[in-house]
Amino acid sequence: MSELKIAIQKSGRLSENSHRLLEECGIKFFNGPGVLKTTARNFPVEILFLRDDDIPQYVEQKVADIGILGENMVYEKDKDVRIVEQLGFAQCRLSLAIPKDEVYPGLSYFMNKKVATSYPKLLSDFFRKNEIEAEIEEISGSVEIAPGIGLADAICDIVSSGSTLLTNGLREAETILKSQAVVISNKNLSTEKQDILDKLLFRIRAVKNAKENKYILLNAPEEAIPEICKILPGMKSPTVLPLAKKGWCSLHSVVKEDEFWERINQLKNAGAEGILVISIEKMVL
Ligand code: PRT
Ligand code: ZN
Repeated sequence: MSELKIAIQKSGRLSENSHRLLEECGIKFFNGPGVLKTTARNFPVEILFLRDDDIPQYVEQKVADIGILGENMVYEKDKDVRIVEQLGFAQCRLSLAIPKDEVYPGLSYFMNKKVATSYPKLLSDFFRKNEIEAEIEEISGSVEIAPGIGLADAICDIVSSGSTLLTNGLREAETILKSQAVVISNKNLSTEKQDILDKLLFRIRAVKNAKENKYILLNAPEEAIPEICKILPGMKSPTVLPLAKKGWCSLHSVVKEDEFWERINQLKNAGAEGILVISIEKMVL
């Protein structure tokens, strides 16, 4: 039986989350220093550890069948691959930044300027679309120091917290692209490999759903239940169980992680007590 070859970043910002995701999908594999390739013990996949820059090309050429990397790199490399799932981690943006004391009149600022970047394709596409004539200076790293050492007037680089820009006396002027980690796939997988990918994506979605949601348990007087059910629509409808204390119930449901603080105040106001919020490990919808 063939194995699905998965390329993940060997070491860098994506490695830990990529490993963790595969582990949370129940895939067990060995990874030690110097290991470039490993076969999972309990799922038909082989894992290749690569530089993220090389992953799109390898997936296009079928050296790997699928890969995990940032959308920024997928679009920059522009290979013939398909994005099959967004993973929600490594969120960042590709932005243009200028020296912080400069007045910024809008995109015309960049007219006839020199901009340093590691993303020449994305930047030249952006300038072309916006009819900006600018010189692009391609450099492979430490882009933020380019204006400070006189190499360029501005930069285009990945920003996440913004602290690197601040440290280098720069400020964000425009966002070109929002990015997160994604799964890419070769466009012509065999039926057998596509089946394995479908099974893997099923597990990835269960892990993602679980992360986005919380299991909530609370106690409330019976008469408060209709109001609480309105606040907590849950997956279908909340589970309501009687408590030993007469006239009281225990209610169980699922809430979106980003909604639960707001909901908790509403629940307390509606009469809920002893509210527990618990992480979910896997969630199949
Ligand atoms: O060795 P290899 O080629 O595999 O790795 P790499 O060094 O090229 O990439 P790596 O590990 O730095 O980043 C991998 C991916 O993580 C990127 O392609 C993005 O999709 C994503 N990502 C998320 C980031 C960041 N956040 C990030 N903050 N990639 C880079 N940065 C850098 C950025 O270049 C800048 O220098 O962090 C700095 C900015 O961070 P803040 O928080 O100060 O704004
Ligand atoms: Zn890289």
